[in-house]
Amino acid sequence: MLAIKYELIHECKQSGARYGKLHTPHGTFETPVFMPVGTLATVKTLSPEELDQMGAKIILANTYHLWLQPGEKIVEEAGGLHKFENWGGAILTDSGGFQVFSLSKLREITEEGVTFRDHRNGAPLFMSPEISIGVQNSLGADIIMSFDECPPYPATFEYMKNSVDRTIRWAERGKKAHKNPETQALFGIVQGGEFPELRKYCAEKLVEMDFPGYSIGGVSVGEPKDVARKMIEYTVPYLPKDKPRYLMGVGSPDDLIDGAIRGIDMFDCVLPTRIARHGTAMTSVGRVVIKNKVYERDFTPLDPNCDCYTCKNYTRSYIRHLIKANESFGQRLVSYHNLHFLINLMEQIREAIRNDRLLDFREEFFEQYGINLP
Ligand code: PRF
Ligand code: ZN
Repeated sequence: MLAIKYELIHECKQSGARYGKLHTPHGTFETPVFMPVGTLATVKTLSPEELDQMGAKIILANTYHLWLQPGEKIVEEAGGLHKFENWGGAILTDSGGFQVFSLSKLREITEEGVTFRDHRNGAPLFMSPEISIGVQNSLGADIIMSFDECPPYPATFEYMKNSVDRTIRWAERGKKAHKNPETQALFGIVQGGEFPELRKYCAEKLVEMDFPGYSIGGVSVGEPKDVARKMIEYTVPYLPKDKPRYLMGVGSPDDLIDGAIRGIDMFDCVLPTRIARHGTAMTSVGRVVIKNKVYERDFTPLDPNCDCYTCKNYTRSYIRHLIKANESFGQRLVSYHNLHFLINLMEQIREAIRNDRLLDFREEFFEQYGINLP
């Protein structure tokens, strides 16, 4: 038995986007889905009850951070991540591949793994596919990630070819090291940058290894949006239809719609919670930067078209005051709204797919949100 099962239910006749269901050991949810990021076993400022209330079904955690603190053995002793953080829904852990590359400046990549420095104190550390999968086995998430290399953009073809070959070998090593395939689904991660032949090559090699799901990595690492869209288009055709596809670290409203149109089923991003803590809200009428003076006497809700806890009970003026005073409740209120907004957007995307009108929805949404087409 495999840990997860993807059920493809409908393909949008207008766009080709997929509506489906993903069955996991901690519940079934509809896709495309947005996954809030809870790096250190907490979605910053929010409780599991609040995440449940807004309709979150699956959240993320980071192997790299939890390995450093409190250490995966503590989490294992607690009974695994679900028990440790009191979350009854599904959990996905990222492998640390990306965090090692984005958080640590000094690093050395060898066939064996990556030597780098602790981003907090500079202490030397070593991470390999075996260590990453071992830590993820201890953490016990429903979906876990291969240990990959995410090269910066732009990289030369030659660098990328060598990197992709290493990522493929690391995926193979991780698959061998994985101890719980019946309770934890290990995804392969497709890299290859902006090079069509490398995306195809990496996807085909990983598909031969038969993972229960596939991630698209190396997107949203500083490239222009049209390049990002192409990276997805170079990859998706080589992925099997009966397995879920996860676009890593991508989650602005327009990216979610454009990703779904290209056949993506899962997304995650720190954007909604990160900008919330600085007081920026994603709303149905575009971004609201709450510190702006125009909101000083604005006694209307953050988003006029939202029925979340924040928008039902508080005004822009009050939230502006809290954020300016650096009050944590302000950060909570905006975080709650932003995640509610994206989770609700995914519901609208799924409905548009079921009704074969995702391209129409895109046009309507972009116009209201204030994004210039295409
Ligand atoms: N690899 C892994 N995690 C990631 C990425 C990746 O390429 C990205 C790129 N956007 C985000 N998170 N393992
Ligand atoms: Zn709201």
